[in-house]
Amino acid sequence: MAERVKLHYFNGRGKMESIRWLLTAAEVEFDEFYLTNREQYLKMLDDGDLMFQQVPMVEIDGMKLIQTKAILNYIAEKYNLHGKDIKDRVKINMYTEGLMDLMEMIMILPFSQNTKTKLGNIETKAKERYLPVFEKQLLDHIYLVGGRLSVADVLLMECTLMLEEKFVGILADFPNVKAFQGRMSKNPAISRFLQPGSKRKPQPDDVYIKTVKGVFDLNISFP
Ligand code: GSN
Repeated sequence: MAERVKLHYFNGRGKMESIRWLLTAAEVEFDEFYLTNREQYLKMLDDGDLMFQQVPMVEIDGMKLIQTKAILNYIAEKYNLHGKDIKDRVKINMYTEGLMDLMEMIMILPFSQNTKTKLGNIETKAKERYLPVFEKQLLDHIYLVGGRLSVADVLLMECTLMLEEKFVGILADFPNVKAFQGRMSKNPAISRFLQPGSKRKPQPDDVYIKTVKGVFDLNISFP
C-alpha cells in the first residue's frame, strides 16, 4: 500500500493551505507534521529535506517535494484536476496563478505594516481586477475550465472564503461567483473540509506568527 501523504509545515494556513484544499478535493488522506521550533527546521535542513531551505514540503510517492506550485501541479496531474489537454492546462494555470497572487497578498498581511491601507488596496483589487474575471467566466460555466473540476476551481473556492472573511459581503456584486461557491460547498469532500474539526486551518493568530518568526529566526516584516 502506498505511504500516506505527509505535509511538513506550520500549524497554520500559509502556503500549505491550498495544498490541503487540493488534497481534500482529490480525496487524498494526509498526515501533518507541524514545525513548532527552530530545531526541527534545522534538522530538516541537516537531513537535506528542503532543497531551497523552505517549506512547504510534501512527502508523496517516495519523493520529498518543495515549491508550492510544483506540489500543486503534481497533485493536480495525478488526480486528474489539471484539465484534459495542454490548452486546458494553461488556462487552469492562468486562473490558479492569479488566485495565488491575490491570496498571497492576504497571506502576508499579518507580517506587514500599514495593514489598514493594504487591506483597502486588496479589497479594491479583488473587486476590480480578480472577481470580475471569475464572474464573467462562471456566467455560463459550471467549472472554470473544460466543464470539469480542476485545481483552479478548488483555489477559487479557497480564495472566495478568504475574501469573505476579510471583506464581509464582498461577493454581493458577484452572484455567479457566489453561486459557484454554493455548488462547491456541496462537493462531499469539500463539505466535510468546511466542518469544524477538519484539517482546514483558521486565520493566522499571534501564536502562528510567533512560531513562524521563531522557526526562521526572523524579526522582519514586509514593508
Ligand atoms: O512557493 C513556495 O513554496 C516557495 N516559492 C516559497 C516558500 C516560502 O517562502 N516558504 C517560507 C515559509 S512559508 N511562507 O511564506 C520559508 O520557508 N521561508 C524560509 C526562508 O528562509 O526563505
